[in-house]
Amino acid sequence: MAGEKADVLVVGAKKPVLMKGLEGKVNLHHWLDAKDKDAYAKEVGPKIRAIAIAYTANKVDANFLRQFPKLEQISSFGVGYDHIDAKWAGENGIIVTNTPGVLDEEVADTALGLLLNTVRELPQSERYLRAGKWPSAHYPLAKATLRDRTVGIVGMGRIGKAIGRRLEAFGVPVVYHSRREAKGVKYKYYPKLLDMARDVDTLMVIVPGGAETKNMINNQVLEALGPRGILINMARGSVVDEPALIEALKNKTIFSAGLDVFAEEPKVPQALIEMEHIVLFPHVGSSTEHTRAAMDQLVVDNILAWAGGKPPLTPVAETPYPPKRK
Ligand code: 8YV
Repeated sequence: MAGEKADVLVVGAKKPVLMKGLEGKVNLHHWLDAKDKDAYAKEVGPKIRAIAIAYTANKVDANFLRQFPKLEQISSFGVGYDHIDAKWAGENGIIVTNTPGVLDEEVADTALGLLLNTVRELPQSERYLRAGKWPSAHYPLAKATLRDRTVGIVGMGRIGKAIGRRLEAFGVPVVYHSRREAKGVKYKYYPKLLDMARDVDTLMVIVPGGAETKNMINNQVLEALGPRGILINMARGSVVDEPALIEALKNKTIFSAGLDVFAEEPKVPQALIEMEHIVLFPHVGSSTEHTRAAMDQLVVDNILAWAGGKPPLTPVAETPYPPKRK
């Protein structure tokens, strides 16, 4: 093997940082270029030893992965990896890496932006100005304020902590719920989400997606949040029961919502689009050139570490290093 370049499959777009970092160092193959996917998998599948995934929208399940019997490493873009069957990968001796750390502050910035936009109706007031309505009357006073709110953060990982720091600077009380109490975190911990939802009026959701968190923000949680309630979802659409949320907004079970993520992106339910009082972002949590380049670079660095026989930089929990060999 010495001196031979490893065969790496790129799933998704040919992003400049990925191409610059990998071209010439490994043999690249592009799933995107394959017209007949089955024929392509038969042709290149047996030699592929690593996969680089360009976006979290590029889903990689067990059936897809079975086409690559020599696969050792999957280097994925994004801190979330619910688009990959990481459990299957772990059971089959394949390491999965994601891109944590480099996006925390950016996503926390967006989270605060979405919260402020939702509470203070800033997008609506901008639409009002652009529609030429200001000369006839001032934009109505916002019904909500951050001044009397307590934010319950759902998920106290790195991004949850970065959001907490920002809220502290804004003088907003913070409490949290997560699977386990987070070490060194001074905010009040709620082992039960429902108890926290009853005690706060604002939920900031920033947990990983996947089976464990599917629909955790359900009808009961929204009812507990109550008529002043504001839900901010920066996590994954799957975490919120979307039809229940639509009902809760229609019935005024909660007051408003700010959503960066949706159950079936990029499709957004028409019922949400028609609600003028809520705020909708097209999954832009980490999307600046600066941060996306850092995330892409970490995808590259994980591939190059593997190609150089070094341990992965950021393996996910389901696939600890060294891998269990098949
Ligand atoms: C990306 C994200 O915006 O890292 C993640 O898990 O959700 C975001 O950083 C998204 O994955 C776009 O593909």
